[in-house]
Amino acid sequence: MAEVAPELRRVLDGDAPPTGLSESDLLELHRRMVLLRTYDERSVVYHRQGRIGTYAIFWNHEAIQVGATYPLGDDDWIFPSYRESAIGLVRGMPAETILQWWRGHPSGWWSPADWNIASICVPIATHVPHAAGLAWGKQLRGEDAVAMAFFGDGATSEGAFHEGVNFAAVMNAPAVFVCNNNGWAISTPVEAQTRAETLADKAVGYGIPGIRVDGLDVLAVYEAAREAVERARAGGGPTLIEAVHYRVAPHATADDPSAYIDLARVEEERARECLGRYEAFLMRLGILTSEHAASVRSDAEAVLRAGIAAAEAEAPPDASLLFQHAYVDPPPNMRNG
Ligand SMILES: Cc1ncc(C[n+]2csc(CCOP(=O)(O)OP(=O)(O)O)c2C)c(N)n1
Ligand SMILES: [Mg+2]
Repeated sequence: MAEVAPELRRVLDGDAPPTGLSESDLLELHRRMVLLRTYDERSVVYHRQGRIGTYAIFWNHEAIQVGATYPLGDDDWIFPSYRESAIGLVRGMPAETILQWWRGHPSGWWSPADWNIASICVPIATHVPHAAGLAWGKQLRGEDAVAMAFFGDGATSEGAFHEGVNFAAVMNAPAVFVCNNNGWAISTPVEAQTRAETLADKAVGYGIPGIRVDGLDVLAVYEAAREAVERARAGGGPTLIEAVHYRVAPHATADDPSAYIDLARVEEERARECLGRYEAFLMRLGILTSEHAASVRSDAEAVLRAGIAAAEAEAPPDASLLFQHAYVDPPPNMRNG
């Protein structure tokens, strides 16, 4: 029986982390959040300096990305949208690979099989059926890998979302669907996206469990994802997780949200940002010191400095690559000479 728990799950307001997480796990979650935060903040600077192209900012989405992926093993697959472009960092993917993707350089096109991370998906929701298919395929082969797909609130209005989640449910495929509900699809608010009370409610229509979590609470996201991954691996089928928060950065570097967003609300939400909240929790528990936090940040900054240097040191791509997979026989106006 499909059930959606109506309340928004929170952990950080209390005094105890989820059972099974050691101090080193809690610090590793912190390190990953800082790495993603630093990647994102440096990327906005690199964009302004003309060193990467248009960039989809994920500031304050780190709790969702780090918390949801932490229960995954290396054999499990991740299907990112453009909002999770840097998720490979949590598996040790070099920063320069992702920076090259945003620079439009072919060395940014990693092979999904090398990392068990699908290509960054820019069309909204088209990777949801890919994740469902991969999960089903793993099941047919008797492998116990799980597929986790990330997408936004706007993606839940797409046919591909419906097809993918429904297919995974019908096939009882080991998939976890993580909806990053940041309240906006560029300038379309979530209220204009659906008449459903919550996005997790959509799970009922597919006959699968739905969970709502505070998307700024890394431990709540982790706990929900761990349950979903364990259920999927044990043959219990897919889960839809709705991680709720509010987008406080522009949609992308090409967007000016002051034309449509409530700037006072943005300020309020920025004050509750997810990394600071997690650091305060760890400090309250005596697990994190400000010296340790500072050294994690400076390590992450060094990773990004080395990453952009390595990306910029690479030779520019051969322009003919643009057409390499486009034509068997290039038309005459595209042939040299
Ligand atoms: C199939 C498709 N339609 C339209 C677009 C243009 N587009 C790019 S981002 C976006 C908004 C998506 O919003 P949401 O799913 O909430 O994800 P978020 O950007 O908030 O993470 C749209 C409509 C697209 N990329 N693909
Ligand atoms: Mg959105």
